[in-house]
Amino acid sequence: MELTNERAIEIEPGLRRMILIEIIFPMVLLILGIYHGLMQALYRSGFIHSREFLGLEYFQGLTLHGVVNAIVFTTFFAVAFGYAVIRYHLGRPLNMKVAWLSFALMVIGTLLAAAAILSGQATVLYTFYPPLRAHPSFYLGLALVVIGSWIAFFSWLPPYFAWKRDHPGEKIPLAVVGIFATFIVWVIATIPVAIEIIFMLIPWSMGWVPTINVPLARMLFWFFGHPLVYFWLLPAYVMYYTMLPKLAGGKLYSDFAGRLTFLWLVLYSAPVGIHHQFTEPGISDTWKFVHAFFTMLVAVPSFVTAFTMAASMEYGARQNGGHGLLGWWSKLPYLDKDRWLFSYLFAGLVIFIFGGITGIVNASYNLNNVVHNTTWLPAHFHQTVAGPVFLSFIGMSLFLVAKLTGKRIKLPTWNVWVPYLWTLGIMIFSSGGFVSGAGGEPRRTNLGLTYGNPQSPLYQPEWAMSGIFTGVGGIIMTIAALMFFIVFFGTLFGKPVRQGALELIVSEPYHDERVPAVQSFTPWLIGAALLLVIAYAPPITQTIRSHFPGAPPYSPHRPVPLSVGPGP
Ligand code: HAS
Repeated sequence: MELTNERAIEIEPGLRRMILIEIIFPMVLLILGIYHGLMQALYRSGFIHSREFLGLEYFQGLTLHGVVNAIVFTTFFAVAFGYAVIRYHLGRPLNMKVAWLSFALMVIGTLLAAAAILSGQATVLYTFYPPLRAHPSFYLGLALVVIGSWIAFFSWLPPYFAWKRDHPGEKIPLAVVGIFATFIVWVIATIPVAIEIIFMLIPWSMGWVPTINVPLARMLFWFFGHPLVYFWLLPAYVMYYTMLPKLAGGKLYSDFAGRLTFLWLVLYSAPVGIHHQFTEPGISDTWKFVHAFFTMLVAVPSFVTAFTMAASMEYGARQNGGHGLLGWWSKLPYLDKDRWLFSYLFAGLVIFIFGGITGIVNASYNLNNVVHNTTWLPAHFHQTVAGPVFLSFIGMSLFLVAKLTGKRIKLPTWNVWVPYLWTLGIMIFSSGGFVSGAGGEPRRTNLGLTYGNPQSPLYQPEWAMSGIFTGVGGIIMTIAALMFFIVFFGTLFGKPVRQGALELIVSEPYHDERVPAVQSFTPWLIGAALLLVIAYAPPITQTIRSHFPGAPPYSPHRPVPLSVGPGP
């Protein structure tokens, strides 16, 4: 019997279809994204030598991998999960016309961006830094994905205010606070990148202006890029705070910790982007220091989460009969097929210990000089976005599909092992990146053509071993992903065993504190606006005034000569 311990609610068939399609569409694209991830790993490890993966060149495949996995899959999932949380916790029907408009824009946007990448006209990686230039349809496509997701978010405001009107003085459900925090961070993040796209990239890409201010474009990108990572993390935190404690058999240790974490991330997610630019000229040390300082503050809610989750799991394990200082660890439902979602969430937490610590390393100004632009970085972000974020997103996708369609999970034993196998793969994959990154191996480099190629004067044999780790880890991750896809699509196409309904897991709080400071978004929004002005107005002004020479476009499709070597 699966864990069906909550109130299941019947929802409008239109919304049910919408959530399902919003999960299934990006899941199909994810197959392509993961395939290109595997090809990157195999190529960088030297296991394969072809630069053409399914007809895509190295950087083209890397662009597809990053855009599909990190932008498309995550945004669609966040919107689908948002619908489920809002409908479930606020109990009000949603405006389906607006929902379909949002979905249509997101799909059209995805197809436009995909067409540009697949036709080789947008080989710009997921960071789309100029002077790499994409076809305008790529930028337009991304903008449509963003606008579509905004529309979905704005459609949740009327039911939210109606709920508040009908429940005066009541606490807003914790999951709703988390989803609103997610999308507030998203709106904050996407305004600067919209400015970059509309006023800089599209005119330059259309040829209306010959050059572009690269430092300004990069600063606007990272103004978006760091809150983006918390837009990914926050839905995972919603699952951690509201579901993991109950799955562990207990209660959420502190409701206040959850609210504080969500609101703290609204406050500090954005004024930190320059920590991606510590090595860039043209930004003064003062602003680098300010962003480094705020970065340390944005890590605080993750420490709060670590302690709250440990305490909640300990409580649950003791309810399950666990004893002793450490003996309770054995009583968690690691392989429980009824509470299988626990394994997805727990494995993500374990990976995040390492992803988090390496984030602190990145944020430390001096250490950043060692690791910046090396393979350390992909190792770090695979332990964050491909750790807790990916595992919780795919786990919740499967959970929602099974509940909404009334199907039984197929291959339950495989299912419960998927996250642990993925964890093994990620740990091996990342170990290679950390070791060689600390030794200086560059990221974003067509390694097979340069440092990994014995024929190249830049050949670096000492990075070969870590390359093998990357390849082996990548293979294990792909096996885990394949197992997941078989379970997911097997469940989807299986026979229904009950009436489909919307059902979420809701943990009761152990400490149900009432702290006024976390009952309203307003003070946190004002604080966030102030911090943004402090952190960004001066460096942006500085960058605009600096009169950097503009850059003409560049394409990585130009052949790179093998004889590259030190300059004269
Ligand atoms: Fe990061 C670069 C700093 C978190 C993603 N980051 C990246 C990039 C990505 C990314 C994609 O300061 C690369 C972008 C690019 O392409 O260039 N990052 C941080 C810091 C944190 C952090 C300080 N990053 C994330 C998260 C991401 C993410 C989350 C995605 C979701 N990151 C940086 C910096 C750079 C950077 C620099 C730029 C570097 C450069 O030079 O380019 C913090 O938020 C991390 C705080 C996390 C913790 C961990 C808490 C642990 C928990 C688990 C508890 C476990 C339990 C289970 C209870 C403090 C919650 C116990 C079980 C047992 C068995 C013991």
